[in-house]
Amino acid sequence: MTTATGTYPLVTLNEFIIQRQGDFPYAKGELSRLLHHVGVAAKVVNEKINKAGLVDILGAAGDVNVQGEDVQKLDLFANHHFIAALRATSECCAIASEEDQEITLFDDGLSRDAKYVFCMDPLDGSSNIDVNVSVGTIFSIYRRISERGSPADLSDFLQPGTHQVAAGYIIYGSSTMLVYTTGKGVNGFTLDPSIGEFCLSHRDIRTPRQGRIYSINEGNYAHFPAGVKQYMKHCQVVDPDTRRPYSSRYIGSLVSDFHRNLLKGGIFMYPPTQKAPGGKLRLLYECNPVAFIAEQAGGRASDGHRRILDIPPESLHQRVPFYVGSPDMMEDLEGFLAQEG
Ligand code: AHM
Ligand code: MG
Repeated sequence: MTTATGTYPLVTLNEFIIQRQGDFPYAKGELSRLLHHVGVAAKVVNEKINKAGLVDILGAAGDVNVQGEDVQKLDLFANHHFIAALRATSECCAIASEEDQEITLFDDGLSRDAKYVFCMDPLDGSSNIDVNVSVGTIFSIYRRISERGSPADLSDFLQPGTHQVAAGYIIYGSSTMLVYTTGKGVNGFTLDPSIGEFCLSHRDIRTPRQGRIYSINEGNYAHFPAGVKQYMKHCQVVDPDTRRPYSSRYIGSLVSDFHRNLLKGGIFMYPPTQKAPGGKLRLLYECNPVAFIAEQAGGRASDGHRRILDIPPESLHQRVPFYVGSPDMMEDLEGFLAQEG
């Protein structure tokens, strides 16, 4: 049989998850079941996104989310479906979502006893959806630190990124992909619409040490720290020996910008700006999961001075400056930032 992804043998996401359970000799299958359900929710959300132009779920819902931004209807849809899918697993005792002010507790029956909590940005880059630009879901899983059998609490979520058990994203792009890590490398799965399965398409992803792409919203240039401005100039210098100038690529959808740079090599930057002096992107929902994946693929992520994964979170919706990408490019950038003092 030939499918859109290729011919047999295909390795589906579920098969892969089961195979990899062996990486964790004491695992009882809870994380595997959780990841399986993430894949199911991703397919449901993908289906809606594909039809976004056809049905009435496009555009702002008229509500404003906790970050003070317009909520798009698809945000609500994705939020609802990921929460519903994870509630159904009983493998997760609470969820923190970028769309919700407070954590959602699964405080009934088996869920109360579950070992994991789940953080997500259900639809990242959703302001792009009504112009048919790729968007994504970002997720991160932690082992709870509160006692099992009791309701989860905020402390379960305010753990440093180094404590992540798994993290990943789904990119709803020209094809739909799910990329995830459990701390043993990064693997990517492409949704094969002909069989409705995520199939292993990118095994053990490694990011190039040195890339030739820089991604930043240059419209905010006037407000960037001096070190970032100098690094941008460095990227633009003509120097055939180092294959500069680099290309500037910015979609404005973190998952898409990061995914491209991960595969091709590059750096993504969201520095502090006048509008967002502490940075725009959220530590829990965006930066930690992306940083975990980047590091597992041989890349690096920092707030300019500190490793992202070491930052102790202070609040659920905390924002941080965010720089992530190929290690040699990160080193150059941090060199410029260090000169600033
Ligand atoms: P969102 O979570 O509200 O969609 O915002 C996050 C998005 C990221 O996907 C993207 O990298 C960034 O915002 C783009 O911001 P800007 O338009 O300021 O460049
Ligand atoms: Mg987001």
